[in-house]
Amino acid sequence: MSHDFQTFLHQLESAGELHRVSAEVDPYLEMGAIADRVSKQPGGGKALLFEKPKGYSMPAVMNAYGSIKRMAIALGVEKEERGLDSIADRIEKLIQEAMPKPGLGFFDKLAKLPMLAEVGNWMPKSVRKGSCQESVLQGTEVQLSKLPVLTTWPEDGGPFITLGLSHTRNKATGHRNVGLYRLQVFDDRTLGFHAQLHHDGARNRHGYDDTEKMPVAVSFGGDPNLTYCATAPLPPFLSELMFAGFLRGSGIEMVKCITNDLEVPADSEIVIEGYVNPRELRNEGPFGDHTGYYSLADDYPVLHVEAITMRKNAVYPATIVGRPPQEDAYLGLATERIFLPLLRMVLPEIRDMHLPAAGGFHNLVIVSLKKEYPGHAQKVMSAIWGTGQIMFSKCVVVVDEDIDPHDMNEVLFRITSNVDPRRDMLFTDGPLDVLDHSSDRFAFGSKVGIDATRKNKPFDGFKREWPKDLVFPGEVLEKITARWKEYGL
Ligand SMILES: Cc1cc2nc3c(=O)[nH]c(=O)nc-3n(C[C@H](O)[C@H](O)[C@H](O)COP(=O)(O)O)c2cc1C
Ligand SMILES: [Mn+2]
Repeated sequence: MSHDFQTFLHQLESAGELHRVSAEVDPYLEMGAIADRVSKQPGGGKALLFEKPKGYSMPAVMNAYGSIKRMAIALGVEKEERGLDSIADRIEKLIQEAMPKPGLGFFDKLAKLPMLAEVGNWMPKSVRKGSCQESVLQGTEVQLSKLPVLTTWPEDGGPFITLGLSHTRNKATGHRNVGLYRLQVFDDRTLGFHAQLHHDGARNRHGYDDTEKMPVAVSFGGDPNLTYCATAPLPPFLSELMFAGFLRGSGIEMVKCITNDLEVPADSEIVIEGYVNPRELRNEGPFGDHTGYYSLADDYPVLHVEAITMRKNAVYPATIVGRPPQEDAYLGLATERIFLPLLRMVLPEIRDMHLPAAGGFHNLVIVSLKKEYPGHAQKVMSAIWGTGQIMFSKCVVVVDEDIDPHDMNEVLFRITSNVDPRRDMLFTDGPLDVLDHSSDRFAFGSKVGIDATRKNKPFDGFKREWPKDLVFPGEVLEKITARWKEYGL
């Protein structure tokens, strides 16, 4: 089953979610400014197919993932009633199946594990030929300037590739990793490899010694499920290829690169093959980033390009990051929904969670909780600060289980009314996202947890009477609903 990027674009177009821009548009600032304005329209605007990037023969696509509907189409759940949450439902079911059940024999167990039996189908499959190699550029033909790479913000250090999936392999374990990292174009044959400290791509490069080359392949397009997975906070042992296989229900077809032993999705639009000398660093940036600021220039490894392969009619996928909300807000929203059941494996007491786009996904997490014992809210804060990429959260807000963490008015109401600041705020220090600029130390700083739950349980130790919430009796509400017209309202 091929569900490549161009199939995805056709699906978007039939759903009325794609706008073609036939006018010539400059990849230097103009395309970025258009995408920024469109992605900030209510609901995320439409995907943009720039048919004529100025100075290039290759079309470029932006904002392809930038709405709930487009994200649902990308992940193949647009027909599911619960949309993105239906993926969480599948994961929850899988977790249930994987838990050992007492009192069942081995074969009974197997028969009851229909989903686990599918695991083999989710593994990537090697194939001999791929449309991503219809055209092969090697030697002097390797010119990154053939791709319509955008400069999105005026003070960026140069043009940046923004939707390339970097494939690397861990030298010790052989595990392959796929991560989405920006790549600054230094010249026709070299890129900056911006895999940040805490990410698997950086961990992999640290496994190579000074003289060794780490092969890297950067693929564009292919199944949108994999592009999403490359952004998702999967632990190092959980392969993005496998998780994408799970999401789409079949393994991704992979073809071997021309110049190294890595494999890339056979139906990619474009592939850049090359290598990184892990100790050869070069100043990269600044870059207008998802924090809403320019992230500072810093030293990152150089990626030397050895080949570029592509399909005959390749299109170039790109995004812009900047002041939220933008396209990446919807990739983040998918993560919020899909990772809830995984977080609940460690924290079953969490009912729901929300990472508002305005918090750039690292700055604010709101969780609702069924509070059962003294210090329960603080335990959840500490657990969040100790788990996966959600550890970066600068501020964790805990509300009671009946509060919808997505309702910001409700959350602000509970924070401002329930919190006694000195009693309910917990300060600590820990790792911060590399891009955080607020702390005066790199990647390290302080965090705050806010316990906005009601202090009405005996174990809360509240010394006065906690007041009751204001609610009308159900029968009164039903009555006024039934009589609403009579009131002339
Ligand atoms: C649009 C976009 C751009 C990103 N750019 C970078 C980047 O330049 N460097 C980086 O390390 N992570 C970047 N990320 C975040 C990673 O893709 C994400 O943390 C991922 O889980 C890392 O995967 P890994 O741990 O397998 O390396 C970006 C994410 C998005 C959505
Ligand atoms: Mn990974």
